Amino acid sequence: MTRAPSGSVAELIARYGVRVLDATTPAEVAREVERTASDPEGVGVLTRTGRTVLVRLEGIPLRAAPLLKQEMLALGVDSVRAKGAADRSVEQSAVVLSGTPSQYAHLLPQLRRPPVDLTAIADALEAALENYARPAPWPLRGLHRSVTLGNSTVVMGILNLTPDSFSDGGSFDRPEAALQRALEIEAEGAGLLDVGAESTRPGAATVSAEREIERLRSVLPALHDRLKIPISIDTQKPAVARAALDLGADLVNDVSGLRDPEMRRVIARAGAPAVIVHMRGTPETMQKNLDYEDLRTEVYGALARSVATAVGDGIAPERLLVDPGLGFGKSAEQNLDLLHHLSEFRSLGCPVLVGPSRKSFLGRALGGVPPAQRVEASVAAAVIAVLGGASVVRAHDVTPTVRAVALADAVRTGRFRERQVDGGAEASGSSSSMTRDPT
Ligand code: HH2
Repeated sequence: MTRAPSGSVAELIARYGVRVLDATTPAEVAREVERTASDPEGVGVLTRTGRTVLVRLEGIPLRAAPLLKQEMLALGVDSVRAKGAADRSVEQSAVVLSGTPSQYAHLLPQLRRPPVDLTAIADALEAALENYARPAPWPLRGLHRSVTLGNSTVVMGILNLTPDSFSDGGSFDRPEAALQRALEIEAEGAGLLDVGAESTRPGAATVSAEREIERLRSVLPALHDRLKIPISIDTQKPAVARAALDLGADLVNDVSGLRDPEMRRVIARAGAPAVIVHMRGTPETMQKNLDYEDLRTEVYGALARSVATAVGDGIAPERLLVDPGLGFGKSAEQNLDLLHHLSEFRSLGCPVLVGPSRKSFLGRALGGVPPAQRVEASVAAAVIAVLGGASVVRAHDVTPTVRAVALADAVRTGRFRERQVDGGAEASGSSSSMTRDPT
């Protein structure tokens, strides 16, 4: 460490009040400039030199990589590309760009002008940057009920009608118990209910579509009659999704990422929203090969392709949510990596949903405790997800999750939201953004 020429380091820091500022957005930079009573010109100067944003692009043709670098360098920004790009031992290259938002704003028109003509790359770059920054509210219109995402984080309460789910199997497989729990989940402040009739835990036995539909038929009509919050159906089977949507479900949560074309057809035809989850393989095989060359690049790329395929097959992009699939073909460390860098998935332009609740990687953080003792870690993971920009957090323990994300939202936005006080008990404000269509 460099030693101060005179006085102790503490004294020098105290004398000059040296502080690295936690100002990342252009608005925060502007506020810091205002506080120095500087000339308004200063705002422009600082946002130009402000926080750099790293952006990774895949599959850039060799012709384009040096052009990108040249345009970036002209703006005082830099980029790196694959080693093989220089000696042409590869056909395409990944490129990482580094620039401030305003440098990117200057770069885009440069990339579009002839003879550079990298318009498609410029369009993709612009969309990803906008998606990453966009804080806009997002109405999730279910077939019967809707909820607004984006203002405050929505907790998706879990209702497993299964005898064998990893943490609550057998608790709600009787219809009366299931209805009771669903009503509690709503009263506890969840904004969505996720109903599953087949376990997806590693190695779980598969259930026939008929059996899954039978479990749902005994519960969904009552849920449809009684609930105000949208009902999501957690299934990988198109026949089950179709039946559930007919029985009153609002949206489909498919842990296999809509990979079955028939699933995409069912959802497009119904006009339902859907959650695309990343999973490599199937629940039986997913934990057998956990080798990724570059985990986040692969998960992001697979989700991006799944979204593009779904949109190509007629599912409106504003009806899609994405989920990196914690625990679905990932090691404990890989789950940590995805949770830590969740914000990257915002660039896809779909609200991000994440489901850490009671999963085994949380048990690992506590020395291997069983699912019932993972509540605090689940809540902590939910808070981390909110700060990373998740719009929806899937949870078994609804009350503590709702309470914790209320604080995380307040910190994230700098505002407290109105909370309803109902008979002395606090109810989540998320219910205020819920609507039920008269059906
Ligand atoms: N995790 C599980 C099930 N469905 N859906 C989404 N979108 N994201 C998830 O992380 C996710 C999910 C597994 O949890 P659980 O439902 O409690 O267990 P089981 O599959 O054993 O029923």
